[in-house]
Amino acid sequence: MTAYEMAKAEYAAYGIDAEAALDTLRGIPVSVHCWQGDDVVGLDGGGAASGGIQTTGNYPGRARNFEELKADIAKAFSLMPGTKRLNLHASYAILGKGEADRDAYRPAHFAPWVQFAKEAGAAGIDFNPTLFSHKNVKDGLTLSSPDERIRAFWVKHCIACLRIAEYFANEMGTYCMMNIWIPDGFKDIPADRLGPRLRLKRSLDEILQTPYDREKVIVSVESKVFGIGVESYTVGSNEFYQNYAAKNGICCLLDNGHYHPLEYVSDKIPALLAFYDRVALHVTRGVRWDSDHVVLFEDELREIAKEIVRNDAVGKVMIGLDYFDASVNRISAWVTGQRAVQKALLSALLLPNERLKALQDGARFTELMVLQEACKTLPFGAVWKEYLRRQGLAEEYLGEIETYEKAVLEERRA
Ligand code: RNT
Ligand code: ZN
Repeated sequence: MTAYEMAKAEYAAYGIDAEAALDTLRGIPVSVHCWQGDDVVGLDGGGAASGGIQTTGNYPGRARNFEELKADIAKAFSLMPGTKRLNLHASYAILGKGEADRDAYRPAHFAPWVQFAKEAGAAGIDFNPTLFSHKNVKDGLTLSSPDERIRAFWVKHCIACLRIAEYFANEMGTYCMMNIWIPDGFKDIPADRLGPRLRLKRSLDEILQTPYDREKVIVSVESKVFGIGVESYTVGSNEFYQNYAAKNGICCLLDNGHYHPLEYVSDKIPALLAFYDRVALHVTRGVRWDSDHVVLFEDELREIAKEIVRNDAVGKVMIGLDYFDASVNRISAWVTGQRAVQKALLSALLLPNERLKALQDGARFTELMVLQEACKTLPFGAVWKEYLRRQGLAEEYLGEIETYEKAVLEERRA
């Protein structure tokens, strides 16, 4: 018997079907962000990330242009198991010299990405307007700016992005999730907390008034508790966006780096599932403040995965990655994080979820505790390795990344 066959039998003794878990996992899409490859710099000349987000580290080999970024994404994809979507930011538009500002981006500016996504075998494209790293972020504000010219510019940008998102959906034959995150806020104590939020509300209304196909484009809004230089007040707070989304039939995106340290996204998912058809995620690793550390196979990630799996919310919870680490090899970071999410999903699929729920409902807490503990030492690793093996992959991937580093990344020093 192989290690997998033995593991399968062990799981079966708990009523868990390892084969079914492997099949389900294979089909769960994870949206892989393009911005891990270049420290969120983008291709439209905006420069290093601003607006309270920041990459730390200076590992050699950052992708400096479209060709390099495509090569790195392709390399990363080749080492990632499962179904991958590609998540793009508007700042990755492919423009001619001085061609258009962000309020005038068009689908044509993203046609090369569509071609690449198809070649790379992506199952879809997701999209994000980019409301940072731009001269029109005035006094740290965008959609909530009191300057009408600035506010209108960003409204136009988001409307332009709706068109592009629709184009992605049509081209890829699947929905496009379009997530709006803005950096707006204040470093110091605000004199007016309501005014900026009313302006943000008006801006969102103006954006969403634009007719778009709601089947094809799923709009989400991403809240944040604070950012660097935006410590005292964030316009797009959790309460603001949850109410806005609920009243306007759009979706909330939860980024697990965006809450107070003792708030858990794993607990927020089921709260939202009681009200929303869909919930979007940015899976990150919040280390005290949101610095978007590489996602690891840790407790909170496993809890998040459990909430997706045991609530029958695969397909309702749209999983996207959002980390940008420049302190280690960026491609390795990409793969490590994506695999961590896959592992967490697999570990949740390999639980006797119905039995555990029945024990809770029957108030049989002693048995529940014992069974939950027993599950923790089931031979998960053997099933994971089998998952990889069936896709021509192995646990070890660093060798290949090191080869790529030597042959490709180190050449970029020149
Ligand atoms: C920033 C948000 C946002 C960004 C990306 C690049 O705090 O998490 O999602 O990380 O849009
Ligand atoms: Zn995010």
